[in-house]
Amino acid sequence: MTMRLHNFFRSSTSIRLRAALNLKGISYEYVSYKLSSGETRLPNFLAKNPAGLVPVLELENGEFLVQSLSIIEWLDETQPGPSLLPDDACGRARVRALSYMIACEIHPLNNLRVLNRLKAQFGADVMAQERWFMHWVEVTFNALEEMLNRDSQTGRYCHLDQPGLADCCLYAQVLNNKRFGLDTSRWPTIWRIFTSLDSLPAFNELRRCLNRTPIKP
Ligand SMILES: N[C@@H](CCC(=O)N[C@@H](CS)C(=O)NCC(=O)O)C(=O)O
Repeated sequence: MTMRLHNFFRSSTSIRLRAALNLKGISYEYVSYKLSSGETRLPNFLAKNPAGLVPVLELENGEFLVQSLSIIEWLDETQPGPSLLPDDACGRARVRALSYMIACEIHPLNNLRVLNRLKAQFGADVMAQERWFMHWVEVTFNALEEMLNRDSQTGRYCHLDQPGLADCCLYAQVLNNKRFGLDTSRWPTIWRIFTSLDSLPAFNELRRCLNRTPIKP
């Protein structure tokens, strides 16, 4: 049995993990859940992840790994293929910091359940939710742009010239921005890195998959 990825095609946490699996050249079985119809809140899924969130990576020994960043780090520590984190501790701290800016400071505020809660508790309509989404991306992307732009360790990708953890997070977030109508080319360094990543098959196939599928089914 190969690893099994329980995920949703356009979830940015799933996309960042699929990017890492692609970069490592790991094949896996793809199991799809539809978030809007609550499939991840059914007992069958909650047995895998009591938090009811994708992605979940099911290992060959039947264990379930949750939390996209910890799964990616597990892949990096145990699987062959190019490293997703640098060899030096300072480099790893930098790459994790860039990744966490997206994974901890943008994503949790803009997650589907947060947008749903804004609607249920405060009556936020679709436009208000989009403004909320854009606000939290802007706050962090302004800082991320500055950090990437002024650091000589920024290369073709977030850290030097090898794509890794931070690039997986950045690429997935830019695709999410696009879905909400936010033009990421406003941040030139982030946009340049996204464009470089997009020329790699490991990333490009993720965007093509999104383009093929209607956004609001
Ligand atoms: N920190 C978690 C977040 C997982 C997460 O929030 N996944 C989203 C999809 S991007 C989800 O399952 N959302 C379901 C919901 O909001 O109801 C990770 O990185 O894996």
